Parts: sequence; structure tokens; C-alpha cells
Amino acid sequence: MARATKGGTPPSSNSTAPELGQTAAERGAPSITTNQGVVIADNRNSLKAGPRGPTLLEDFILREKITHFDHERIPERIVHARGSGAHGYFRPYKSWASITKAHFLQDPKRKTPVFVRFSTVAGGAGSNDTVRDVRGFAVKFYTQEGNYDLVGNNIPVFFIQDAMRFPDLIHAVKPEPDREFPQASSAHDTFWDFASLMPESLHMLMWAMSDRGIPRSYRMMEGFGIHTFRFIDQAGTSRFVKFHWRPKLGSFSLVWDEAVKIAGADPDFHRRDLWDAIDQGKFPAFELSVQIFDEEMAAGFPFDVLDSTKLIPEELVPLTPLGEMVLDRNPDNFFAETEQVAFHPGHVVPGIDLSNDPLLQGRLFSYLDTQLSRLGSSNFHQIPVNQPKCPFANLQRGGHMRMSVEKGRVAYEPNSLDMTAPVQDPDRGYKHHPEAMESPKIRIRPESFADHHSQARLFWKSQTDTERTHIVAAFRFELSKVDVAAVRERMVGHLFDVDAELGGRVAAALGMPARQADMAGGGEAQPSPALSLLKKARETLETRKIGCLVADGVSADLVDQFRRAVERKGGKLMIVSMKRGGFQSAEGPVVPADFFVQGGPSILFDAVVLLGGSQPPAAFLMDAAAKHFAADAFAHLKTIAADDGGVALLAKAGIGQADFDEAVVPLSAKVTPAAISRFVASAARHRLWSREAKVSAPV
Ligand code: HDD
Repeated sequence: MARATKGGTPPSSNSTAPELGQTAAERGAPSITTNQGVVIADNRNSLKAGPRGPTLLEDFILREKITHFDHERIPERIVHARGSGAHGYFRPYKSWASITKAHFLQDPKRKTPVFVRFSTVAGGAGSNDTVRDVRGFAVKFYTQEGNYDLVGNNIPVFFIQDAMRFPDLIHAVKPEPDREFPQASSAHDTFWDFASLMPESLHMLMWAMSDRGIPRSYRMMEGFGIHTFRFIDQAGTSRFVKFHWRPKLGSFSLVWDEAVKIAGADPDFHRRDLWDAIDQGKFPAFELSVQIFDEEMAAGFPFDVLDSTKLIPEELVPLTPLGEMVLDRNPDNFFAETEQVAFHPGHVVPGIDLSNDPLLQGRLFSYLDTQLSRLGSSNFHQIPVNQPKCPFANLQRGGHMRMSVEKGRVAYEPNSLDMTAPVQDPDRGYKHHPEAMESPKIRIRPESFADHHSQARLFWKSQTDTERTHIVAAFRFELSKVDVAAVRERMVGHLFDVDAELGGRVAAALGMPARQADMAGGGEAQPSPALSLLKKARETLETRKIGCLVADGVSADLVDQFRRAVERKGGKLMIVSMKRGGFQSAEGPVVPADFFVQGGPSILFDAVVLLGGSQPPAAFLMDAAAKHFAADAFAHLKTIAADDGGVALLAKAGIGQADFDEAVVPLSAKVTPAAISRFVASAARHRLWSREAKVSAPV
């Protein structure tokens, strides 16, 4: 029988290929049956009146199979429809009993299983991974005191302050309802119309237009719980917390042109990246931290901690690292797990409590409600991925697709007929923090939520020049897709109120007049370096992919030298050749390739090696895909090593030796270990940002 690899794909060798017509017993496989367990003799032909006659209604096997197929889709999530999941575990670094009684944070020896789902927000389930969007970062902890869901995003603030506005926000960003486009994109009139009428969205817009909106990988992005939550300790003391996830690999992004091209070359770029990393044992890891503060500190902040459009600068309240999450197992079945997993911010455990943030309060209703229409039943907690892994029992009965079979007459509490029936437990049960409350019933936005500009300015001021340029370019791209001039003007007006330079640069890029800046809100902000990705970028080649474009006639040994050097630093070298089968090496044998050049463009790699040999074949130098490979790697600021043939390819792609910079490593006829080391060290720095001014017009 064909043996499945770790990734689940059977190896394709003739010796193990199953023979047509083998019986199930001969193959060593179970017999295929109907859903009622009846063995099926012929799974390929329907029951007909004669070999060429009509199909019979009597064919219960056909009808069962087709009926199931017809119902294989459930409504996709109204937001975050496109996602990728993984299993793993969380382990605290030490006992956190001093701040919370949450059981999973008490013992550094205890691993709590988790299921994580990363997602985009606006696109449908089949949309591209690399669109500009916020990314969802939802974690389900299967603790021994029940399931705890931390349902966050990769951006620490949100577009709106009150859940009342959420349906409007989502209607504005989703494809326009008459034409059903654009898909998975905020670059259209209705989104910017809404945003420009909603200054509270300004802060998050700055983040979404920054490189955070186009992450390099789900494994390389931060996550945030956003709202203020509470930790409750054994004595009942409450402390406010904000949750942060930090990827161990560091946080990195794509560049825009690359993201656009990847969307065509590999729409599953992030999904594949997560799957492959876990499949290859390179387990993604994230550190969970909290910012801890009390009500007195909160009262002293110049913003309201119940306002989800605000963050707490780390300089004000530093992070306390609690523990580490490792994702070490791919789902067995996408639908059963990643599609059916149901998160809910109201899934909390003793030791973790909520706050009065009006966005969070609305979410507490929405998530339970949405599962009822999406999963079709109030019994969605019985789907394996949603089931607690601790004992659970109550007196709920019935409902669509009830899986459990509860015995006995008693389905009520209190009862005196069945002493084994579950009863309430005041000692171990969840207790809400008894926050004092007495206020008028009122529909109003608090005054303390009124400043929409100071933190948008803080974010802008905290970015490097490169990052600011990317923000301007993103606003330019998005607003250039807006047809109604009044919407563009209104939006740019807000940007002037955030910062004169920002407004001026976006206005100039769109060909609009400059205007006086207003400096609305809290005036000059003290920059927060923690808000910049580039200021905290790590040098590393771990899990990075290096694309080696190789022409026929190149030495296999040279490719191997690069491979070994890359692997020593934790990266992976992948061969891209002019034919899928591989390249004809100088030593003789054909060396198998990972990609054919058209299917393996340089956008899929973090750095590239161009090996054409001393006399590159004409096919190598004239091929459009090979030229794009070289040109894109240069334009996307990547490190390039090139032998003579590679240098010739770069020239054909319009990059002459005068353009070479420190991230282009030309290789002499005899390649030295020093040259390879230079390549590897430069690749670990990811991109040469100073090259950008040479390859993109200023904005
Ligand atoms: Fe939400 C899904 C994150 C505000 C209503 N949301 C959803 C998911 C994430 C978030 C990561 C996907 C979960 C998964 O993978 O299954 N949402 C957020 C964050 C928010 C936020 C970080 C603000 C801080 N969401 C928000 C509001 C509402 C919703 C204000 C409604 C009042 N969100 C939903 C939803 C979804 C959802 C409609 C769609 C599918 C689902 O819940 O299970 O109920």
C-alpha cells in the first residue's frame, strides 16, 4: 500500500502506485460504505435502466452521495472568512498566581493545548492571502477550567469605538452590494467614504496603511487582544491588562509590489507558509505578554482605556512576558477544524474578566449569535475542535445535531431524583468582578473618547523614514482608487489634521493642493520606538527561503555550497530551473529542481542566487520569466548573489554593475567561502532599504 508522507501526500513511485481494479482487501484499505455502513460495490457508476438507459431514482447510493455533496458548504464567516489554523500548546514561564488565578497560568510545567486561526478580514474564503488588510489572530486555549478564547488582531487598535458601528464598517469595506466588487480590498469608494466620515478610524487606518497590513508571514506578525481586560487573583483583586503576542522570529512585512504579484503567483502564500513550516518541524512560536495597570494608573492616562482606538505605549506600561505558544501540528482536516472552529470573546475562564469597552460588549453578543447561523446549531460546542478538553456537563438537551447522549430523567436543577446530576458550584465557579455601577441608562459617547488624532500622530512620529514613505504610498494607492473626488479630499483633510507632512505628501502624491494643518488633538507626541517594525527588526535567516535560479551547465557543487551555508543559518535553499525536471549540472547528472522558473518567481523568496555559469545559455538570458526573477528581486530590495551569467541576466533585466550595492554580491569564477558568507549575512538583514530610493519614484 502507498505510504503517506508526513504532509499526507502519497509518494508517486510506480512500485507503490495502487493498481486499478485491486480489491480493498488487496490494497489493505477499508471498504467504502454508505453513511449507514453498507459496503459499496461500485462507487463509479450510477444505477441505470440498461447500460445506456436513464438513471433510476431508486439509486439510494447515488442520492446519498450527491445530497451530501450538495450540502458540503456552510455560510462563510461574514468577516475573517479566509483563515488558516494550527494546533499547538501554551506554557507559562512561571506561576502568575500573583496576578491571576487562571489555572493555565499557574504552573510552568503545564502545557495547555491551543488551536489558532489566523485570517484576513475583508475577503471571502477563496480570496488572496497577501491583500492589504488587518489579520485576525484568534487563539483557543483548552484549559482545565474550560476554553478561553483570545480573539485578537495583528494591530493593537480598532477602527471604531462602539459595536453599534460594526455592521456599517463591514458593509463599507466588503464588495459594494450592487456590483460585488472589489474583492478583499479597502481601495474603493464606499470604504473611504465611511472612513472619511468616521475620524475615530484614523489611528487604525495609519496602522492598516503601514506595512503591518501586508505581513511577510503569519509566523512573523504580532498579535493583540486590543481591549482592556481584567486579571483576577485568588483574593479577588482586579488588575487591568492588555494582551500582546510577539513572534519569536521577529515581525516582518512584504513590500507592496511584491504583495500584489504574490497574489497572482501564489494566492495561498500565507496558508502554504504556515503549513510548510509546521510540516517541516520549524514550529512557529509566539511570546504572550501583558501590560498590567490598575484603575488609578488608568485614570491618569491622557486617553480612556475603554476606548479600543487607543493603545498604551510600552514606554508608559512595559510588557510583562507570561509564556510561550508553540504551533506544532497542522490540522488533520481543514473543514472539520479550521472552518468549524468557533471563537468568542465571551469564552473566558476564572481569573480572566472583561471590561466595559463598548466594542467588546457588543462582541460578546455577536460571536455566539454568528455561530448559530454559521454552524447551524446551538450544539456547536460539541464539534471536536470546539469541545472543552476538561470535563463538562450541564442540563441543556436537544437541539439540531445533538451529539451527546445524556441518560436519565433529570434535566433540571435543583433536583432530588438524581444525585449525580450536575449542580452549581459556588467555590469553583466563574465569578464576575463585582464592579460598582450606578448610572443613568443612556445612548452617548463619553467625552474621554473624543480625541481621534493624538495617537494617529504618535504612530506616524514613531515610524522610520522608510515606513513613513510606505504609509504615504499606501494612502496614495488606496485613495487613487476612489472615484468621488469629495471623498478623497475629505480623507486627505483628516490626514493634514494628523500631521502636516503626512497630509502634504499624500495630497502631493494625489495631485491635490496643500492646506493648513490643524494639529487636532493632543499636539506634539513623544515617539514610541516599539510602534516601528523596522526599529526592532531582527537579523535572521531562520526559516527564510532562498531561491537559486540555475541555468544548465552550472556546477551542482556550487549550488550545494550555497545550500549548506543557508541551512547552517536555518534557511532553506530552493532550486529554480529553466525546466521543471531540473538543471543539467556541469558534473553530468540532472539535479532536480523545486520550481520551474515560471512557477517559482523571485517574489516567493527572501533572497536569491542567480547562477548562469561562465557561458550562460541563450535561453537563460532571453527568457522573460528569468529576467523578471532578477528584476523583481532587485526592485524588492532583496539580497542577490550572481555569477557571471547572473550578472549578465541582471544586465538584461536593466540592472547594470553601476547599480550594484552592498546587497548585490557578484561571484568570481572561483566562488570563495567569504563571498557566500557575505551573501548569507546580507540575506539575514532581509532588505536593503536604502536601495528603495533608487527603484521607486519619491512620494
Ligand atoms: Fe470580530 C470574527 C477579531 C470586532 C463580530 N473577529 C472575528 C475573528 C477575529 C476577530 C480574529 C475570526 C475568528 C475566527 O478565526 O474564527 N473582531 C476582532 C477584533 C475586534 C473585532 C480584534 C475588535 C477589537 N467583531 C468585532 C465586532 C463585532 C465582531 C465589534 C460585532 C459587533 N467577528 C465578529 C463576527 C465574527 C468575527 C461576525 C465572524 C465569524 C465569527 O465571528 O465567528 O461575529
